[in-house]
Parts: sequence; C-alpha cells; structure tokens
Amino acid sequence: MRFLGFAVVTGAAMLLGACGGGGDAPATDAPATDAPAMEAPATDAAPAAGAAQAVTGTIHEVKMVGDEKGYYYEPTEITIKAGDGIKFVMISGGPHNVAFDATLLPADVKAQLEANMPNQASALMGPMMLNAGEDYTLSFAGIAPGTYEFFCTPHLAMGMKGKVTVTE
Ligand SMILES: [Cu+2]
Repeated sequence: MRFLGFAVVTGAAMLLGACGGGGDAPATDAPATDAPAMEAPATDAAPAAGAAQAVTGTIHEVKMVGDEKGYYYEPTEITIKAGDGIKFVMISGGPHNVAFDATLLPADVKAQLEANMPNQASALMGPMMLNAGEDYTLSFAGIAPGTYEFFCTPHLAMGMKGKVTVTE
C-alpha cells in the first residue's frame, strides 16, 4: 500500500511539473526502486549548448615553465583530437595560467571553452598556479576543429603563448 501511495503522489507531482507548475519536487530520499522510471538520459544526444563537456579521449600534458630560457609552454604547439584534453602542469617560474583571447575565437568555440574551463578567474582565464606540481585540465570536447592560441596572463608580455590545434 505504501508503494501505491508513493507512486500516485509522485505521478501527480510529475504531472504538475509537466504542466509547468512550480510544485515541490518529489522526495529525493525515496528508495530508487520505488520511483517511477524516469526518462533515461540520451547518452548519444548532443549536450545542451553552454554545457561543459568532459574529456572522452586522451589527456595530453603541457608543461608551464619559467627558467633561464624564458617563460614558455612545453610543447608550445600541440595537436589533439576532438574530445581530448590538455593537462597544464606548473613546473617552475610561476605564477602561470592558461587564458584565451575571446576576440580571436569563433563564437561557438568561445562559448564551449567558457563552459569547459573550470575555476575561471575571469572569462576564459584559468586560475593562477603558483606551486610546482599544480595542474589544470581543460577539456576540448565539443570544440570545433581549428587552431586556437592561448597564453599565460602574467607572462604574455614575455611571449608565453601556445597553440592548440583540434582535429576531427
Ligand atoms: Cu607564465
């Protein structure tokens, strides 16, 4: 009987929701097996615009270095596949970060990068990394093929720039 009662209440709440009513959500601590089957997430559907997309391929490493040779990313240029990610690792001479110039990006790439970049200090600017061993992983999933420049905000004037080419 408890099961039936729960199902009816939940069904009513779902109907309200479907009609656009702002009713309370069904209790979330109900046993999952008693809940009516929800729509299964469509895993192969395109994610909503503006949603972060996780790495589905390889994570490549790019070092962030400041030494007697200057300030640089190593490698400076990297080619990756759609769905790959880059793990930026702080090696020396920080603080370093990774940032993109919005004016150099196509609108769709800008929007997806903004969605994919964690902990932005400001739009398209990753957080500062001060200590050796800190890292920052950026997913390029959902990024259209092309070549995109990035730079280190503190060392832009010293030429600390890199390029990532995303292929199909
Ligand atoms: Cu730097």
